[in-house]
Amino acid sequence: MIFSKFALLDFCYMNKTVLITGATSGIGRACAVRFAQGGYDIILTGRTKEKVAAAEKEILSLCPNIETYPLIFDVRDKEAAQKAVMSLPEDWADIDVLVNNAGLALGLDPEYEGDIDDWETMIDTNIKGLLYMTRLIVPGMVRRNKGHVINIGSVAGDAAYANGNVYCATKAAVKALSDGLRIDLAHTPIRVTNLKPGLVETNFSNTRFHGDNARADKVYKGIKPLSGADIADVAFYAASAPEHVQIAEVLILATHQASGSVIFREE
Ligand code: NDP
Ligand code: 8X3
Repeated sequence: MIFSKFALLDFCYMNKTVLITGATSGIGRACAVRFAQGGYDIILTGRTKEKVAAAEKEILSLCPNIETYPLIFDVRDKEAAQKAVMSLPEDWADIDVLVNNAGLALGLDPEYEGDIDDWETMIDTNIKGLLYMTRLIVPGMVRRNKGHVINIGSVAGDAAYANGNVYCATKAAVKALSDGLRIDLAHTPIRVTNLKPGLVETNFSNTRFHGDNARADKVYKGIKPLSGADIADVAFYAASAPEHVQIAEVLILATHQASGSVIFREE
């Protein structure tokens, strides 16, 4: 890879690497495109080989001068995550930016009626998966004395909304873990960013409603929601800020959304 990196050197080539979890869809995929457009080489991770390959194909067609590397694993599986990260070839192992994006909501029910399996999946993915990746990647950043962790939190982590209970709690945990990591890294140049989007039109609601696409579509009716690209722009901005500038936290809302529960919709 070193040879081809230099052979393809162009004006925007940065020789930096970003690892993005959940790069197959939505915000993660948009981040992969945005960082590739900014000259980063991209480690795309996902659970399905075919979906990761499709994302790689799209990125390389848009940005033929960068390189991609696929890692296939489920972030809930700590052994698989470790094996995947350890399998990175030497010239891919120095990760400059980790985007902890893989995550999901499942269900929208009162806390006293929620599905316990759904709760466990959200907790295992949104909290434990993010922690496993942080624990695997950040020690290398500390050794190299550089790096940036971008966690995808949510407006849902700022305050609970009706029936959001466990999902909101997982995103409140992302805020606490981002703050904790930032404190623990304050003596280093490593930066930690918690991005907190509101309504972003992705597969998020299709997943939340277990494939009820008509219900998912209603979430984005009467309002122009954010796109994955809107969030990716902010992530890339945070990563591109001067070294002394740490974008610690950003709340990004559609113009007609004021909080997790206040959304103005046109009839
Ligand atoms: P998508 O459903 O479009 O994308 C979710 C991504 O996460 C997919 O690539 C999915 O992969 C991956 N993923 C889910 N579970 C796992 C797992 N166990 N292991 C590995 N990858 C996994 O939704 P979004 O892009 O909207 O969601 C991305 C992040 O943004 C999530 O953390 C979400 O909570 C957050 N967010 C979303 C908002 C929104 O309104 N859309 C707003 C605020 C935050 P696969 O294809 O394998 O399922
Ligand atoms: C996703 C946005 O408002 O549906 O985190 O929780 S919301």
